[in-house]
Amino acid sequence: MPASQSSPDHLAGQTQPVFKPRIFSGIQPSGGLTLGNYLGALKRFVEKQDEGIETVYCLVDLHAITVWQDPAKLRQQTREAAAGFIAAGIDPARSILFNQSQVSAHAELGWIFNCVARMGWMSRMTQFKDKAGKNSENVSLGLFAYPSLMAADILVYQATMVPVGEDQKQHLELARDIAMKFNNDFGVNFFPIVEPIIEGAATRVMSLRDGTMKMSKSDPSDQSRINLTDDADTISKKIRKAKTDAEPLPDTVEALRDRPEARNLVNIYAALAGHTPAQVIADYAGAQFGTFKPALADLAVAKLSPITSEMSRLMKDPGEIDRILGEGADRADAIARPILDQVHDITGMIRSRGR
Ligand code: AQP
Repeated sequence: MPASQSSPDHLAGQTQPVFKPRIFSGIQPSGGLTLGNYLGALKRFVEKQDEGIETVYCLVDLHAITVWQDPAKLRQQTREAAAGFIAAGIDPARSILFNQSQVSAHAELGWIFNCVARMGWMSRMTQFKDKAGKNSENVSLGLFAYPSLMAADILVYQATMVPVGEDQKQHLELARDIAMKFNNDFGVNFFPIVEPIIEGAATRVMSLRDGTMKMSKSDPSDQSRINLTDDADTISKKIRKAKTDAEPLPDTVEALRDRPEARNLVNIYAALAGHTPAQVIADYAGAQFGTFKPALADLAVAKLSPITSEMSRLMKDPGEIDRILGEGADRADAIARPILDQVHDITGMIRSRGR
């Protein structure tokens, strides 16, 4: 549809909406939550909730199935991720917490966005290229369309801000492009242009085995990541065995530039301690990893153990987790459904049931 088209009749004279500040973000239950998910996303989610902004958080199970998931494991991982959110400080009374597939408006808007987004935009997504690798003819169509569903996840709430890790920046730019094209095509100011919130010392936590690779829940090596379910001993061992170079820590952050493994451990320390990397370097300049790693291990255990034990307590009552997710889904649906109804009006779909 041409960008120059004037507003549809039913929208003529309508005032431009002022978008209410609302945060949306999600995590895939495609494995157990990692330290990367925690520092890059979950910790931020809690901070935003505590700032008093309306927060909508989602376990994006429809995204998880873009690659094969064993159904029983997916259910378990979704409950475990929900337990991780609550254990990390998400309060289901203050934030809306639910799993994506219980609110069908996500998938419905996702389809409409598949018809707005362009093939060329999707083809440029680096995460698709990374995940598909040389196998791009054989991966699911869903994996290719992933960013369009992600745009729907956000925009079905007309969310204005999205806290994410650095790896999601390109997908958020695409969500902005989709919102702009939709608004432009239909001559409306219906979808906000979302702002990514990429903050903190650990917006990209790297693998413990290779400082140039992102720490990821689907990495085949369990040694590459810290899982939120790891016990204290496992966390300590993984940090002590983390790959490093032979040099002591330098006295400036700049000197870490070509030392990806050392930089990663400093950033993790900073994020866990709530310091800047410069403060960590000021405290540990000249220290060998034989000193720094045990200090980092102690800090990680102190910060993560309370979350791990609360998660396992919550996991003893899966019925209660399902109840929380169901209640969250009802609240999410109450926001999303009227927004989707308006999208149907804007795009020319007849809605006459129950009238
Ligand atoms: N290593 C990381 N450092 C910082 N942030 C990270 N995030 C993920 N890994 C890191 C952030 O966590 C949120 C949820 O991500 P996701 O689970 O939806 O997908 P992902 O980014 O693809 O995460 P994984 O762990 O790599 O999952 P798999 O292996 O299944 O693909 C996002 O905000 C992300 O930025």
